[in-house]
Amino acid sequence: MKKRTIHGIILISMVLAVSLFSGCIFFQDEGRLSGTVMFIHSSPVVQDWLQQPKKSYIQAYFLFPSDFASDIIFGIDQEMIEGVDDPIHFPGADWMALVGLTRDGVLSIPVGTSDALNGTPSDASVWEFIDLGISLQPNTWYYMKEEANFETRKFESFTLLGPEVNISVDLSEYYVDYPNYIPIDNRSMTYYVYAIRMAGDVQLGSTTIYFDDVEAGIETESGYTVIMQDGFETQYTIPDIPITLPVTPISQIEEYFWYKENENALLSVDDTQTHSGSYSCLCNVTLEGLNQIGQRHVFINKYFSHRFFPILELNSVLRMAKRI
Ligand SMILES: [Ca+2]
Repeated sequence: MKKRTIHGIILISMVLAVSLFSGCIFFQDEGRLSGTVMFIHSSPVVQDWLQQPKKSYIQAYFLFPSDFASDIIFGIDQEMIEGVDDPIHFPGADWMALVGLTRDGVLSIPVGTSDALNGTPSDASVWEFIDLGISLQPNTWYYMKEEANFETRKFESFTLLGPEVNISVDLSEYYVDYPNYIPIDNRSMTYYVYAIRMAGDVQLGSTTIYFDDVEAGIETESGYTVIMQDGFETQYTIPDIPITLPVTPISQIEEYFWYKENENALLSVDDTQTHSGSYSCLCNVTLEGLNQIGQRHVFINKYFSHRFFPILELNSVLRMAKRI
């Protein structure tokens, strides 16, 4: 496996400067992130874990069609939101252990900087790219899993399983990132599946990918305890996250429920391809329609802005990577 670290700090500073002046317009021209997020925090076992976080994992199955575009990055993510009222490290910190993949087998990971670990949001400025040396097959269900340690704030491992694929990557040398401030009152774990397309990297092909059978677990005294298993069989629409200013009470966000993690996300519960049952989650990252989003997007962008910075950064570093 070939590894490559990309530092995009200078370029990203420019991107951020532009985005501050132009609001969401810059983003709308740049790309789409279609992800769904589930919050989990209130059960006794999760409350205990949130008092002293340890390891956590997320796993999911995915499938893409034969003409799926090679530029699209898709994957899973888990983030520990510290909350502003009783943080462990810093008020509003959000520890992000995100992994992304392309159909050509490039694993992409935003990694934590020393500044981020010391409380300055990183804007996801450093990414690690690991070429797994494989090409994934279309119309095939693959399994991916990612483990992280939220005590040490480091990644643990990435696993990919499928026909003729059995890959496990040790990620324990990498810190998770703190990309941006999240104004929610109390602690929560959050779990995601997502796809990203950037305008500057568009390749020919279709833009939809399916996810199914998502599972999450946290480390307890007896090993891992599964805290969520969901195959999209009971929820038929995926709405926006309800947000209150200036701080959103975690109590108003429904648990064990999928939300759009930004307003531009295109998500549906679909019955075309399923790994289990009758439904799966379809993420579409077409760029069509992005410029028709109204001002409400700016509102969301202010409070979940870290969603956009990794995308902008990703676009920038991928461009840089192509020049190297
Ligand atoms: Ca299902």
